[in-house]
Amino acid sequence: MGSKAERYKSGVMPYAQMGYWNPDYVPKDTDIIAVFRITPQDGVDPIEAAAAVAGESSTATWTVVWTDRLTACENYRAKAYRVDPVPGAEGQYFSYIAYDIDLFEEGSIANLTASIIGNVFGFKPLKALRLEDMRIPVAYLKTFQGPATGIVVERERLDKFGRPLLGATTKPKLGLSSKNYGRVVYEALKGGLDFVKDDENINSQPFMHWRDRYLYCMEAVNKAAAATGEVKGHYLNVTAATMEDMYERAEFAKQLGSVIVMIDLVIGYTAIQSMAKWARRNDMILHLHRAGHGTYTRQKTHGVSFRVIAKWMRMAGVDHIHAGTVVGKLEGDPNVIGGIYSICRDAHTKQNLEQGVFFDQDWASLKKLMPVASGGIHAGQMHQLITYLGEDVVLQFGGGTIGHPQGIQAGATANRVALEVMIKARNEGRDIWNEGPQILAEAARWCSPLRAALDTWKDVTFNYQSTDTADFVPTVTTA
Ligand code: RUB
Repeated sequence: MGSKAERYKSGVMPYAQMGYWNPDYVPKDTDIIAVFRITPQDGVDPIEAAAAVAGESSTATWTVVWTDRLTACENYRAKAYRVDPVPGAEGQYFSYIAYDIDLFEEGSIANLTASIIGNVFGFKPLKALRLEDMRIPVAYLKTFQGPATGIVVERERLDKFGRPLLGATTKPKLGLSSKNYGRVVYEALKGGLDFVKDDENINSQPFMHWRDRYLYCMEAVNKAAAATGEVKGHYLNVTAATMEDMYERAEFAKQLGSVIVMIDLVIGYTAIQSMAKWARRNDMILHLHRAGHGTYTRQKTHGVSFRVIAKWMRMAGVDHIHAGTVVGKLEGDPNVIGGIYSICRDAHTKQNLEQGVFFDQDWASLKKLMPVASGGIHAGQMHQLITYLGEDVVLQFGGGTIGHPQGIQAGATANRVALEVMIKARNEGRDIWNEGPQILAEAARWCSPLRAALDTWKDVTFNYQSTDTADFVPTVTTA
């Protein structure tokens, strides 16, 4: 661009010329970096499209404004600095954009997202836009609380180590009265689960007011803890219409002695951060159900990848996040799920393009976020679940506990026995991926609940092609 006079002459000029494209820009350690998958309209140059995304997600409008000159505009302009064609996807481009840290308020997911996924997602010159990944600098991470409790302290409070935790979602999702609901919770906990949970859409309906549910659930938790000698929990969903209602519900859960409360992603980022601060102040584990995410995370060309949502939620401060099962009933490519689990649990996540992870990410000592595998899983998949998901995970079997032919306690026992024999086999150095079915069959000879679970569900799989997979070019190594 020539002189300042030319640059700031009134009228419309390409975003790239306005300073939103700079192929020589080297991002600073303190910059926030986003990589978007851009699908420009036919005839729109990909570099101009990338510059437009940088512009519309930072300082630009559609025409030149002289008031830029009253600001440190060169600093505040986001800069698209790299545009790569997406391997195997014609007409789509990965574009890398760097944002100065000063563009964002400290510790606010709402403010971060108002820019990064704001107006720009409706911008006409793009057919579609997807936020694939972000690199959050340590300096900005340090302004966030991070998980209220974290995996290490959660395990200490629960006094449970060396194995995944076991949970279940109460079923049917809606309609049970509080007393019957409490019975389901008691049976599942007494049979061997660590946690039971409310489903995302259980709040305070005419068939079961929230206080009644909390009272019966905590009675169930206390009785099951007394009967088994283990710490037990029920994720009481505090999701409600207002913050005041949520605080009231959370306070009541605490008063009743619950170790954990739950919220749904649909309450919004600010409400999530508020509840995370409440959980830290009140020594409470905070479970997040990701209700609603599939509306914008699942399609590859438009929306926000779930790996970015997982990053934001670790920053926002929840302790548990539903993160996929690979083998269950809901969307989940093994590689993509592997990347999401790393984001939740690593101290330092390494770039891994095969898993859709575009950047190294130092987590700046934010606590670790416990991933939760839930949705269409059963005891017969235990070896696959442990192989794919590891040990720091909550495995939640809803139908796979409550639908057991011998009853709920038997369903829970089947899951607990399957888990413990598989962890024992793994610790003894057995190849659980290949020997898993045999290990389960051996245990089923002395455990009739496990035998009945395997007989009922052994052939149930959900083999569908994944919608959300990583697009990358494998690199040839000399190994
Ligand atoms: C589990 C269930 C949960 C989903 C949420 O029930 O319905 O709401 O796991 O999905 P079941 P995700 O165990 O009977 O299938 O965990 O992917 O967010």
